Amino acid sequence: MKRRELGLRYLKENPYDVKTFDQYPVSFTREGIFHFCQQIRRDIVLSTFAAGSGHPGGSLSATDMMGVLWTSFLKHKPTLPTWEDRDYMIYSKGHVSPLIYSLYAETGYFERELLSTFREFGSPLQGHPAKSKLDCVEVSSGSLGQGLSVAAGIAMGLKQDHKENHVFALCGDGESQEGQIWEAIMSSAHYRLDNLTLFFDYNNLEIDGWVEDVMGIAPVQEKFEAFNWHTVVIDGHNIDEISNAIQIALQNKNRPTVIIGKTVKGKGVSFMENEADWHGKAPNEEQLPIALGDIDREVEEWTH
Ligand SMILES: Cc1ncc(C[n+]2csc(CCOP(=O)(O)OP(=O)(O)O)c2C)c(N)n1
Ligand SMILES: [Mg+2]
Repeated sequence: MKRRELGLRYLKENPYDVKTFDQYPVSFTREGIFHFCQQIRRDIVLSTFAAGSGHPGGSLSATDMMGVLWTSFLKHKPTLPTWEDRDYMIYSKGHVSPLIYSLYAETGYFERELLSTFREFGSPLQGHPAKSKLDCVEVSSGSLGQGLSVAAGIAMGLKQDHKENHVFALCGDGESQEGQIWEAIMSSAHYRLDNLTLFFDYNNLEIDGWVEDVMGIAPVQEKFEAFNWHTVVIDGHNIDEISNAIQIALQNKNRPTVIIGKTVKGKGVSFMENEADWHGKAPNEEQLPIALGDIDREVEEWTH
């Protein structure tokens, strides 16, 4: 199919090769993290383009938080996904599979070219991450609301075994309209899961429009505080703020931590930013070069 071939060609012509390592975290420079995140953005755009479908909006809003985490904090080994000492990363909002697969590809779990098979019948890169198709997926997700409970369960098990591994989770603001999310928030505080950190991607948009129009969730920070969580509110695109927030979360004792990242849905691609329409839609052949140009321009601006 034409778009798959074209996507693959772009994936092979790699303008800034990201180096991979046997084991993470690695002490990336601020610039290194920025380049990694922009590469992830390219991959999100290219994989959704190749598939002709997928969810770029919420993938791009969480890119910087996940980029900082995956390079500089998360303990993981691409050659051994089941490494006993690894930290756990649970994607409660599993529709951001373009982001998840790009993180795997750019840290060396599989070849970058595989991203051109995203959502293809038989590909390990299904529309939502499936453990039965891809070993490195911790848990299949996509049905919103469940992932934080899974993360809490893993964190509780690790505590009982006196293990040091940390558990991270990512959920969406629209996703938090699911009641199960609040049950997990309540029980995680009750069991004092200080080995659990939640990234709350507060991009204000969900599938049907503005979160506050569909089903208001504000005030989010106060709600977490009332449930006895430690809260940190940051600009979810600022590398330094993200790094500081993760450091705080890792040192925090007796309570779980939520990092509430104020983000922009579609961040980094001009025509996708703050547009609900780009929740679950792929760029076409005319839009692809504009999207890649936006990403490259930011890199040029950073460099000069
Ligand atoms: C239980 C369930 N209901 C509905 C959906 C369909 N769905 C997929 S994404 C989405 C909106 C999620 O919004 P949000 O959590 O804000 O995600 P983001 O903005 O980060 O993409 C919906 C309703 C689903 N995947 N699971
Ligand atoms: Mg959202």
